[in-house]
Amino acid sequence: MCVVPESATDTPRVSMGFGMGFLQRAWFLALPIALVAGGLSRRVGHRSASAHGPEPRRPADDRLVLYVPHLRGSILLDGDTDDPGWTAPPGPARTGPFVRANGAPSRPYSDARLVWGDGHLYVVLYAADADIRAHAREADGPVWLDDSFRLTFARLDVAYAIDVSAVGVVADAVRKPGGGFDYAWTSGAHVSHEQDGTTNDATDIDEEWLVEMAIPLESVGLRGERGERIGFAVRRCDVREGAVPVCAGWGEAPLSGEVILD
Ligand SMILES: [Ca+2]
Ligand SMILES: [Ca+2]
Ligand SMILES: [Ca+2]
Repeated sequence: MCVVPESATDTPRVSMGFGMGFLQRAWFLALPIALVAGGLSRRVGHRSASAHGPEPRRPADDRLVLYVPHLRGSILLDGDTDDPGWTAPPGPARTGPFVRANGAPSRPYSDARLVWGDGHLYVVLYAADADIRAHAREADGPVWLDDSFRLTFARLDVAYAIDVSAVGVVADAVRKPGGGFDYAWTSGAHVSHEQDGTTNDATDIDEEWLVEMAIPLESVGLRGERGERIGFAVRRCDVREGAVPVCAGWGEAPLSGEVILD
């Protein structure tokens, strides 16, 4: 399935939705789950020889696939990744370093980690950042103008976009065929965040920020069964004072990212 994320800067706002305010932490404890055999986290697929030029039909192997392992322990959404659900072998699926449109690893560094279980897709979003910037405080506000990630899921011609900022504010929307993004939709995502640095203060040098979140699988049309798959891309834009934002991602066009519940 092809995933073509929208530009973070041209996303229309349609309406307001469910709120998740500044510094609000949704404490969410994943129930201990039964062990599942197998489920090694692995990344398959490879980059095309060239990231340029028209590719109206991409070959079947021009994909990035994340086999996401089932939870093997609990996860507490608190912005720390020391939970058994993250640390127990084989560990989460990893995107590896996000890359620019030309395929080169991006600076500053970003990556994502994923596991699933208990009806949720759990995601850690890591962002190195020397200048943390975030102004949106209302849910469905212009989160994409801040230091933020955008998660895009695509299934059956429906795209779901979830933006989350460095301070945990969420803007989420659905786009159905022939329409624009509708922000009345809510993913129901639970979000926590952590950072090493000061937000909106350029007088110091920050280090990093991290989002730990849980997305209800049913909100993106999944039942939460092993073997299910959905188009997936994730993009991070780094905002810094007086500079053009730098964006990089995983699974974006011209490649086609996909998540499989393993
Ligand atoms: Ca945690
Ligand atoms: Ca700062
Ligand atoms: Ca930044």
